[in-house]
Amino acid sequence: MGQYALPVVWSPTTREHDPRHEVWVGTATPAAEVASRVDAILEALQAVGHRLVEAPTAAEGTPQEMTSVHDPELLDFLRTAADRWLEGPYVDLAGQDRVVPYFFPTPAMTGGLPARRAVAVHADAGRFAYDTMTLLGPGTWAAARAAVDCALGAVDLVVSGEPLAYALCRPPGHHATRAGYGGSCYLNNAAVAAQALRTRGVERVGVVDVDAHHGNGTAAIFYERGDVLYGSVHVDPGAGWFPHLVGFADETGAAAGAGATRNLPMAEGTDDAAWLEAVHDLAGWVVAAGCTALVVSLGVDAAADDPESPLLVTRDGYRRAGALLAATGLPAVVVQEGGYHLPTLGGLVAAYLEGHGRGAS
Ligand code: SP5
Ligand code: ZN
Repeated sequence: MGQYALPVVWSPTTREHDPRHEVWVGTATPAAEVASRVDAILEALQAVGHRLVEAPTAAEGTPQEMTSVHDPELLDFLRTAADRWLEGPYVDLAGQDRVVPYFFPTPAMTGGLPARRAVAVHADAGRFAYDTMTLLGPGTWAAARAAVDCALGAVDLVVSGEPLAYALCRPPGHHATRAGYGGSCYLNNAAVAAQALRTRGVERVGVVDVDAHHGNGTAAIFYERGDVLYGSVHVDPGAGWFPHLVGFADETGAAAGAGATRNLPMAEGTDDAAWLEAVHDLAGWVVAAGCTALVVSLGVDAAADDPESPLLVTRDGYRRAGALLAATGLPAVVVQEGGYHLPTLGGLVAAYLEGHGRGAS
């Protein structure tokens, strides 16, 4: 209905990641973060007339913003781990070709001893992977890199004057920390986007994360920085939900970032009214703090049908969340995060963008 046709930056390479399983509570369950998510979203966005733009392919080497938000050792591991696994005896031993950690070099293991680095990749994986749900296979690095390219492509469109651009990032990114991967995330697309906006001259960037889960990776990367604000509404980790240890309301930033983090945890069963009040609160906060551009971590897993969260947001709730963030008047890069219910996934993303795009048209 004559709605604003916004650029959807995507890459076919994002389909190459197939985690196949998540090892959860000791069991290999089917992965929720599947390649067909990309097609479900593409189909719904094309149906309402948005404009597909293929992400500019990675220039040689590594984008500067990626090395700025991630430790080079994590990047080396992610780039080489699938090959190291295939070179090892694992396919014979375990009958499967996905990298899965089984051993974690925490202080509980090392007990203060001068521990070495593990030689075996199945042990070394625990230096970077912080859970057993985030399997890494032959196509993972290429897809994660392509997702970063989608985010950077959307940033470039916004910097050159588009009021709003959507990056169809997959795998998602907001759980990836500077030096670790987990929560189905490998590279932090939203953090790269925020850093890229900074590099291109935006003095203060606001990241608003509406995924059902707290974006611990993005939060950690910017926790001590005042130039990128992080605000999130998510299911209460104190009620037993991922990421369990962080995402509480009293985490408000530190050092130069004191006051530049806001967490709004929601009780299980929270529906549109309270969730939208939190989104409204975060929208007002980034404007009052003087942000001049926005990154939205758009997870649609807070929706009622989603298997990964107990929040009960409706499709209309996502549309209204988009309208609330449009009302900031800020140019925005919307980055895809979670959302796992394939029959409704595309419609939820389209609804959010309908709400956000109306304000931008
Ligand atoms: C980006 C994102 O939304 N990541 C989600 C990370 C939280 N996943 C928690 C998974 C908990 C167990 N899921 C059981 C599913 C059985 N297949
Ligand atoms: Zn999520």
